Amino acid sequence: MLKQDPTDHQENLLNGYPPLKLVNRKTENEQTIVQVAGVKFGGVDIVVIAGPCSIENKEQLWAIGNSVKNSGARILRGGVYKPRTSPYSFQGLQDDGLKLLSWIRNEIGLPVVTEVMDPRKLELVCQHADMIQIGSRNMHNTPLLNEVGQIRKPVLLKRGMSATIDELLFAAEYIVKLGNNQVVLCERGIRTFETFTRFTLDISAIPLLKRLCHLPVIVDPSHGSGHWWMVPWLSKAAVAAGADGLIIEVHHDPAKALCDGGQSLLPEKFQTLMTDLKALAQVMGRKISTSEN
Ligand SMILES: [Mn+2]
Repeated sequence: MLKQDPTDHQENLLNGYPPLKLVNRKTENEQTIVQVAGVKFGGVDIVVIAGPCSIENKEQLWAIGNSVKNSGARILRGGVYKPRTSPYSFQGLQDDGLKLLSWIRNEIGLPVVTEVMDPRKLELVCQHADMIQIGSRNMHNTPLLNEVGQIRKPVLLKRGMSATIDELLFAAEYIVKLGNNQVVLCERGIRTFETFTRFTLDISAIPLLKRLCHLPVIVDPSHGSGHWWMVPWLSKAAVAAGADGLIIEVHHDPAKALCDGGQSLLPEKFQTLMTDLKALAQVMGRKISTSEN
């Protein structure tokens, strides 16, 4: 049990509520390290994942993949199965996108993370990706959680846009219960009454999840705001609040992006952010993960 502050009026959070068995933090120093092709989440290093919302074509993936790698991203993101609100919106390149994912991974040498929505695609995606993302819309999809619990690949579990903290922790518990303890949690914004931002990024979720649970916690400031110009501010806020990593959308031509252009950073803006994050991480007693580690 964590050493408790006598003024802590939320002791129930540390005394077995929510009633988790595996992902709850039992001692102050307990911390799971999640490894993605040698990149470690949960230690001193802060891991930055970056890339396009969706993989659109070879040229786009090449341009963005190289630029984010050169700026210091350790893992490349890229969606191939896109959960879109409208069935008439671009749904991703689907299976064809997986081949591009394998191609870029071999070309630039960065591990890749991509989302799986359909359990029937999991085996195929595992052949191409280093980390499997469960998106916000699927956090409550228990058949999918049960499937990723049985694989031996790290999982990026995003908080449902209307999910409470305990619902997120229980979703993680589903995965870990089946033997896969390589789970990274991701705060990505929740639905509130505010409409200027796409979602409201819940910064308080970071220290809360870190206190309740021993899994690494990362933040998605791109979906968390919906506005590219907010992304650097929210990225820095996340690092200041104790995040173990960030996942950021970057596009070389946001105006022409097939998905989420308005929240994607230009490569040069991402580069500036990485420089700022290095200085901030140091103040926080941490550092931005680099390939030299
Ligand atoms: Mn997106």
